Amino acid sequence: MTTWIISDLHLCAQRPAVTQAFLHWLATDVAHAEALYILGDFFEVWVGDDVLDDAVHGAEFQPVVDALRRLSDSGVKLYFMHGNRDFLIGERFAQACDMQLLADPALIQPGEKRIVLSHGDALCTDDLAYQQFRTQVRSSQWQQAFLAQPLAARIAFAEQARSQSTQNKAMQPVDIMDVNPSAVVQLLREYDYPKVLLHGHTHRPDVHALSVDGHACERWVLGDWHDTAVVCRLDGNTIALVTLQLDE
Ligand code: LP5
Ligand code: MN
Repeated sequence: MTTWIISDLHLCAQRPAVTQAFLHWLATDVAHAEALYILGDFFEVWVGDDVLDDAVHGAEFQPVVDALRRLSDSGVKLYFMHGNRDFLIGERFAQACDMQLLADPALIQPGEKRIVLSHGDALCTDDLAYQQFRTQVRSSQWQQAFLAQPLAARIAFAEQARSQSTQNKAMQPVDIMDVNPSAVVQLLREYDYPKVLLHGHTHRPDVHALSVDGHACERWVLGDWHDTAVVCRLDGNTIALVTLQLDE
């Protein structure tokens, strides 16, 4: 039985082809899978689950919710971990899709392997401005105050945050936006040296071999979804990165 792990789709109304490709992939490759793990940045932005009630924005997301629900009803187990764009996905959205929310990081044990899953943003510890922002927006106090604002105001805040983030990224060295090696080592140690750490966020798909306190570990990085997507496929003890062609 196959398990798929994906991240960084950045689904949004501006790129309908990616949503269409994702729905097609669900109906084909994933239809008979055992499980699907979505490791965050599934949506370009998510400002609260009540967006599902909104006439315009709700309609945009409903086909995705319906497809995930159908998949779950047919027996595929669905798991979701937050990314830095969709950390406001809540229980209501998860229940609509019949998806289980996972903490970041999370350990899974398919076959005989132990795999630690993460979105990846928490590992970018050199990016101090981002880590400060992350601490603030992951606090329940900030989230309660934010979610209490009208939807239109939240959408406007998200747009400002996106443009500020784009400006910031253009000005800072690319290296600080990758994972910090010590943060990776610390996480692998905490989990007692699992064979694999798998994450997204950096959009730098690759497999990195590393030795941690004499243990052979690997860091697997997923890719984002544009013309192609790099996803992970698990079959028993076999793990592989698979490139999907989205423009067919
Ligand atoms: O996302 P990306 O790839 O551009 O860059 C990320 C880090 N940036 C972010 C910020 C998000 O893009 C913002 C959108 C989230 C929407 C969520 C819902 C609504 C929340 C509203 C918040 C007010 O995650 C970027 C990293 C990069 O990854 C690489 O790891 O470098 O981090 C930054 O750029 C650091 C900045 O400090 C981020 C701060 C932006 C928000 C500032 C608040 C603006 C609100 C204005 C209110 C008056
Ligand atoms: Mn991300």
